[in-house]
Amino acid sequence: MSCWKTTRYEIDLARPRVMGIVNVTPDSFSDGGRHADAASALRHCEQLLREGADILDIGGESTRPGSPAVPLHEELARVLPVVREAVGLNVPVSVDTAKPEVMAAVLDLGADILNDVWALRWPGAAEVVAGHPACGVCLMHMHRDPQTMQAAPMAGDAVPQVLLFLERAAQALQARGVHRSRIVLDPGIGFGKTVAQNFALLARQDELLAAGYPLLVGWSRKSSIGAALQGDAPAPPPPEARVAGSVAAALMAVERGARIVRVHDVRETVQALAVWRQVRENY
Ligand code: HH2
Repeated sequence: MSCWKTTRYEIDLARPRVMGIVNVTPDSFSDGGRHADAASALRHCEQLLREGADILDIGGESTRPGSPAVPLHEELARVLPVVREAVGLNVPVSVDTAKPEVMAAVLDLGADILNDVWALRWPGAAEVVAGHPACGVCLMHMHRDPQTMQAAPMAGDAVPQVLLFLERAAQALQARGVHRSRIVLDPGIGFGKTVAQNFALLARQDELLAAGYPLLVGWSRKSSIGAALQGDAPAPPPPEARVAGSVAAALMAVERGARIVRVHDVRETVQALAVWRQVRENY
């Protein structure tokens, strides 16, 4: 069975892993402002660990559609104090960033994983990963950029396009000398895709697995979940009322072969996966 090689940990992916989201931001789409200072972000890290998170994912810039870019000094000021403490919590620490300067700074602090929604397309980012001996990396597919992605989502069948993009991104990184055991791929649910394209990426997730890398997916509280839950209501439920729908999507993703799920609601996801494992491992 595969494992994900990261700075300090080889994460065994025989068991599906839960990555808990820690947004140190004032404006994230579902929990913006709730953990915006370092002390409350750290308390949130500890809470997620008590709930059973296997990995922490710390981010200092929202990528919700239309979100403003965060200047480098601001992102560093948000993320570094949290990462400095989180690396002492005995759990793999991932940092959600696209900026090479932030990547280099968090690796200096001992971070284990770089999670990049831009798949290392910012100049200098791939060099930071290739220049590090061991960090893990998550390469995610995004169509266009957070400012424009929902105004003009992808056209046509998203599945082969996402697969081709991710395969190329992984191969380009390996060509720089990064071993494939350090790489996981993510289809980027909600990043420039229609609701139908997002659900096609779940229904046909096996096509993405054909690339041969572990898959990480993030359905948590996203607008496609809201759309599925809306029914005849005039508006979708707000993000915090999408928990059960999000857990259902995470579970379906794991059943279809995803190895890591990135979630806000760790306790609920861990419970669902515990039940899933009872059946999967014993019968
Ligand atoms: N989604 C978000 C952010 N980072 N990283 C990966 N690998 N996959 C994802 O699906 C993904 C991600 C968006 O969710 P969230 O962090 O909750 O919101 P925001 O970007 O508004 O902070």
